[in-house]
Amino acid sequence: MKGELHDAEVRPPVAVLFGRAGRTGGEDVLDELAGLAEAADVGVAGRLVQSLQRPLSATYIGSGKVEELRDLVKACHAELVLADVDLSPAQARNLTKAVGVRVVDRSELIMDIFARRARTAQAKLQVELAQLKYMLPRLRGQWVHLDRYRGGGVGTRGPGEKQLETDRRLVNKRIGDLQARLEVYERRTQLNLAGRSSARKVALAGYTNTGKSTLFNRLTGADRLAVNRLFATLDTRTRKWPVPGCEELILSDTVGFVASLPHHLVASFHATLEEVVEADLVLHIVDASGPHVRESMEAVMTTLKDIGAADIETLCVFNKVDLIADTMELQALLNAHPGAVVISARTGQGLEDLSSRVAAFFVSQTQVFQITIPIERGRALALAGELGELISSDADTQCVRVCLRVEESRIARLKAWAASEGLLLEPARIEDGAANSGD
Ligand SMILES: Nc1nc2c(ncn2[C@@H]2O[C@H](COP(=O)(O)OP(=O)(O)OP(=O)(O)O)[C@@H](O)[C@H]2O)c(=O)[nH]1
Ligand SMILES: [Mg+2]
Repeated sequence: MKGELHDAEVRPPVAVLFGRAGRTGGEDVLDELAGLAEAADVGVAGRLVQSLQRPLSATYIGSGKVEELRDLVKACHAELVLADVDLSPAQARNLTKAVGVRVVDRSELIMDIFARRARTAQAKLQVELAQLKYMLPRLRGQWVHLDRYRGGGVGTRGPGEKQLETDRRLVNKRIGDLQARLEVYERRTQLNLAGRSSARKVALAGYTNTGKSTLFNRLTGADRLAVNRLFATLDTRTRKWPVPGCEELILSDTVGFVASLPHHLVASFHATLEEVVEADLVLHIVDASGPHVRESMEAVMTTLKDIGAADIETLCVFNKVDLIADTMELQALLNAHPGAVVISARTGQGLEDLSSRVAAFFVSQTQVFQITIPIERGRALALAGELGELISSDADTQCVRVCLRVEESRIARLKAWAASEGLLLEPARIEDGAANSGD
C-alpha cells in the first residue's frame, strides 16, 4: 500500500468547503481550509459557514443546513465536501449519505496531504499508520475510505465494492506491521541523538509555511525545498549551524504544525518530532505577516505540549518582517512577546541578532569554574579538558589553574570528579564578565 495518492489521469476534483463561523462570522474562516484543499490538489467551488453552538451527534449540522449544503454541492457540481471540523465516523457516514457526495473532514484531508508529500520511507510509513488508525473505526460501510486509501484521490473514483472485504483483522495486522518497522527507525533516531550528545541542539518549530526551511537553508547553507505551500517539509534534517561563540551547534528543520493536527498523525510522527523533543532550544518561527498570528502561535504551543516539548526553552522568532508595512502591527506583536527576535529569512535581516541571542542562551546555560591541579598530575589536566571548554590556564612551579566553561548538565559530574581526585574546584568569574555570576 502506498501513501502517494496522485493519479495523473484523474482531473482534480472540486469541493465545497464547510466550516463553523468564527467570531466575525465571515467566510474567511475557511481560508486556511482552502489552502489545505489546494495542497491536496482539490479545487474550491463554494463555501458555506454556519454558526453553531453545539454540533449534533448524527449529522454535525441541522437538517436545514444539510439541505443547504446539498443544494450548494449540486449547484457547484462539486464532487466532495471538505469540512473544517473533525467528524465522528457516524457523522461522516450520515452526512455523506445526506449530501450525496463524500464528506471529508479536516483530519482526513491533512493526512491526505501528508500522504502526497511523504518522500522518505519513514514518512510514508508514518502517514500510512496514521491513516489506518483513523480508518479503523470507520471501516463499517465505509468502502469510500478504503477506495480513497487505495489510490483514488480525494473522493474522485467510484466505489469498489469488493474492497469491503478488507476487514478489521487485516488492517490491524498491517498496523502491527507498520509499528514494528517504525520502531527500527525510532531506535536509529535514539542512537543518532545519543551519538550527538555533546553538541548543542536547536530545533526549528512552527506553523506550516512560516519559513522554517528558508531559514534553515540560510543558516546552514543547505538547499532544502522551501516553497509557498502547506506542509512542504515532512521529514527532519539536521546540519551544523556555525554560530560565533558557540561550539558545535546543530540545527534541525522539521515538519510544520497546523491547528488541530490529527492526533494519529502526531502520534505517528513521533520519531520525526523527536528532534524537537530532544532539543536544548526551540526556535518558534512565526509568520509575523500572516493573518492569524495569535491563533497559529497557540496551535504551535498546543502541539509542542502534545509531543512533550512544553518544557523546552523556546525563543520566539517573528519571520517575514520584510512583508510588514505597518510598524504598529509589529510593535504590538513585540509588546505581547517581549523577548522575541525579528527577522526576515528572505532578506537576511535580523539573522545576526538571532545568532547572538542563541549564543547568549547557551552561555547562560553554563558556569565557569577554576580547578587547581598539581603540576605532576598531567592526566587530571587532560581529563578536566573533557568535562568542559577550556577558557584559560595559568601555571606556576607548583600548580596549573585552569578555567573551564561547563554546561549545567555536566556540573555534577565535574564536582564529583574533582572531589574524588582531591582537587580544588571554585566558581570563577571571567574577565569580560559575559558568562558567569561566580556564585
Ligand atoms: N517575504 C518573505 N517570504 C518568506 C520568508 N521566509 C520564507 N518565505 C516564503 O514563505 C514560503 C514558505 O517557506 P518555507 O521555508 O517552505 O516554510 P516552512 O515553514 O518550511 O513550511 P513547511 O515545511 O510547509 O512547514 C516560501 O514561499 C518562502 O519563500 C521571509 O522572510 N520573507
Ligand atoms: Mg519546511
